[in-house]
Amino acid sequence: MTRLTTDDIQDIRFGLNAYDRYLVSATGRSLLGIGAAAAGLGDVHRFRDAASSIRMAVVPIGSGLGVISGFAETVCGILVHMGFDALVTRYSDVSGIAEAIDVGAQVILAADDDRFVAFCPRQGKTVDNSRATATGFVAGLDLMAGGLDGKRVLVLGCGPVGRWVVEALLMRKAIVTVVDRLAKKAEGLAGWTRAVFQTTIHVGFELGQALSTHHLIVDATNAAGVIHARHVSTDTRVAAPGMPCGITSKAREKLAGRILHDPLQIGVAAMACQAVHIIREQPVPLRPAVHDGKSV
Ligand code: 2YC
Repeated sequence: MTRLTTDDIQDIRFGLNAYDRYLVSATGRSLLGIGAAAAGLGDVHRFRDAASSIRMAVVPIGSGLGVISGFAETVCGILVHMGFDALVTRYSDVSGIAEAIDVGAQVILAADDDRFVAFCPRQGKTVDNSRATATGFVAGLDLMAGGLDGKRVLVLGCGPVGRWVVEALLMRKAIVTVVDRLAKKAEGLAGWTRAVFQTTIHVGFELGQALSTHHLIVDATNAAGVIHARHVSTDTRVAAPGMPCGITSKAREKLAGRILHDPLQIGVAAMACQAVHIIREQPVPLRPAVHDGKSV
């Protein structure tokens, strides 16, 4: 998992309206709409009204390599942009988690060096960023491609995000080929899908050949310079959740408007919408007010 830097994220929260305009031009939906599509939520407009009543708290975590300056504020900015009642706790770590509970947060988001998770404490459920990011980018690719059912999709990178990308593609009935620089990882992922989904995916062994025979591509690698201009045609669409972006600048020029790539936004949007789905599925009954030991 690539650790983001302050440089990667510091401008995000000031460019969200412009990013929404790009997403609408590329997929027909905004960040909220893509997040809702990833979480299987229905009508985004009805959902937007509900969002403002859901309090979310982002807690800075100082363990391991410590806080990334601007990380919690950026996550919070994305949530506020989507219409949630979101805040960054004043305190970090355990004190920050306690503060989040004290202010009535229904969703608590926090990341250490290994995982970025949205917690739904009242429902006893969690949403993992790797899986949410995969579902968000696959939902976006689906919208760019006008559906993925029966379509051939190439997945580059068979790490945690790549695995959940394959799951999301299979759920959309795509025909999947995976490539990884370590052939064993690609073969292991193919074995997992056979065992878990009773579905065969194809393992590609030659990157250039795989790229030249696919128009729909998900770059889930953490390598730069993987997709070159020679691999891009007018039908090519790329969803690139990996950091750094694996698409060269010349390929990005050719792809203009048919790329999805960002370091945090789509993943956070999908996490938040998945958390809403959890809360809606398991609304916690309000505890009756208790007075002098008797319910009132
Ligand atoms: O500021 C903080 O609370 C830090 N503990 C945050 C550390 C995030 C480390 N993870 C990453 O940089 C990203 C995730 C956002 C998803 C994958 N890598």
